[in-house]
Amino acid sequence: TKPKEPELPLFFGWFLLPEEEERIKCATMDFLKTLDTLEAFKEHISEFTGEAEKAVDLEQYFQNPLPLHCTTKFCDYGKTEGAKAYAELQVVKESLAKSDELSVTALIVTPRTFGARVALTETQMKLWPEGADKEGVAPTLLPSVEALPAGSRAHVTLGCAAGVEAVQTGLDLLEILALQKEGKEGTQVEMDLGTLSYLSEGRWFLTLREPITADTNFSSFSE
Ligand code: ACK
Repeated sequence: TKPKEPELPLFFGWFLLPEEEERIKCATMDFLKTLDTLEAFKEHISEFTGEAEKAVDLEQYFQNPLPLHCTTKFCDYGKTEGAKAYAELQVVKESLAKSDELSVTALIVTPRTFGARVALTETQMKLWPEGADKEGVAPTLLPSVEALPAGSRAHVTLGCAAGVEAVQTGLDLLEILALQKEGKEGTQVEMDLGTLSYLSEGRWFLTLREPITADTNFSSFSE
């Protein structure tokens, strides 16, 4: 019998250490609590609820079943393009189980997702697959995404609205970055954590005054 090929995981990424996960969850939940009390947010509440006067509890609105992580390569157990080649990269094999620090520079909130933007270092970019930013991006958004620096999609999904898949967080982030680049920012509000801006259709972007760092392990994940 032939030796069995090693199975490919659902995805590879940096996973926050448990104590870091708690710290980030607390800090980001506090932000959500403040956000849904802001007048600027309430003005656009219908973009979340479909009704003008209805309040929304954002902490309940967003759910997250997976451990906090920043995906590098979604492999879907070998079904996605380049999954095997990625798993076999020397840099991937060498990085497995190694610790690394991620830097979160912004938070995003949309009617679909709640996420943290991750600024990858040059070393971390070696684990970021070529073309990963563009994967599954709608053709209309593609030219704007191609104009963004590689690694722009790097994020941690903090939560998704009911019925929304986590893959949406990276897509929402790209859309926001593209709108920002076109100078489409609206209302700006100063908050303790940084500057909050509104980008139409229920999209909010908080630029952190100070990046939030988190210790992680690079690893594969399978369910
Ligand atoms: O928040 P995420 O990066 O978005 O973490 C999850 C993880 O893989 C497990 O589902 C991400 N993911 C799912 N589908 C894709 C895809 N087609 N392209 C890139 N990332 C994906 C998801």
